[in-house]
Amino acid sequence: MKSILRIIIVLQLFTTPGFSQQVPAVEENIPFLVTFGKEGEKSWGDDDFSQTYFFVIPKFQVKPIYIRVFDAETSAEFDEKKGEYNTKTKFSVYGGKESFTCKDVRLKDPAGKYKSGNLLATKTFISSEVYDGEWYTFGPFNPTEGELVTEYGGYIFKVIAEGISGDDGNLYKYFLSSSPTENKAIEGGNAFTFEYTFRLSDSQKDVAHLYPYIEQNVYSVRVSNFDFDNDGAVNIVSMVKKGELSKASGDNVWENTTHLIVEKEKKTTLDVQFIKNKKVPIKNNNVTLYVTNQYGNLLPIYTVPIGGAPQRNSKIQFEQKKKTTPY
Ligand SMILES: [Ca+2]
Ligand SMILES: [Ca+2]
Ligand SMILES: [Ca+2]
Ligand SMILES: [Ca+2]
Repeated sequence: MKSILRIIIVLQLFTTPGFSQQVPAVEENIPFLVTFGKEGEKSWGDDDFSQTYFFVIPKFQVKPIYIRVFDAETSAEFDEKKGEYNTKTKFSVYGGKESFTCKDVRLKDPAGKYKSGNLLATKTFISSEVYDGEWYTFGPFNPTEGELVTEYGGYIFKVIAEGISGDDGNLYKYFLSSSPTENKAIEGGNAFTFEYTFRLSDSQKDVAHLYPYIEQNVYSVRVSNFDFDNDGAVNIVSMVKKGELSKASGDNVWENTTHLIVEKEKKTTLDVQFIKNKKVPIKNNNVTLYVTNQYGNLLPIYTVPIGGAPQRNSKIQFEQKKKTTPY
């Protein structure tokens, strides 16, 4: 009985009610991840034609897991066409020793041994309508096939999406599932990336939320965003900050802003918000974001914010300060 109680408490600690394990999560207001074929134009928003995601499986998960990809191909619905569709995207799942802890994994560009670890599964998707608007399932994987990294909460699987040819944008989503045929969340599971290339919502009312985690040793962060096309503002909210603007990028350029981190913000999550402008509608906007600490090391950007999203926790103060904040 005692052990059952303990399990329940652990579960409650790890899960944030209301957050799904779709990547991007519904709560992020980000419709899709984006990876272009490597002959693509960087000015369309993807700076390096490669995206690496990490899936965290808590140690108490013993049953097999599945990593599902929605619309893994590039054609017809959801994708971004340039000329004819001719893009191939390779999805590869890695686990085992050094698949996460190899230092080259924590780079903003695909370089060195970023494909470290054991290749567990791979598939290349062409412009084929077979997988258009459908889920493709990788797995089953035994959780222990990942790399155990205790400070990140369990076994980690690495998924690399690589635009190996073509020039179109592949839009897709992931789901970390306990089922091969449907999306069933894994209790306490999470996902994160070190560099996030994504599609913004077309709706001018939507605000995208990205959740970098501030580790204990961080006293300043540098927020870098690429190709936001002057579509609005980049705003930082934390347990302490009620809104602090970061410079927003224009077409095909990076902008970087340094923000100081105070004691209360350590071991909490920042909410990096992309707030679209209300005047000119900009559609099909792809953007890239990464965040580094004072040593230039990348911070993990989580799907489910660790400890909860700060704006929810500071909502009361937020309401009171309405007149002085920009929204
Ligand atoms: Ca498609
Ligand atoms: Ca093309
Ligand atoms: Ca697609
Ligand atoms: Ca863009």
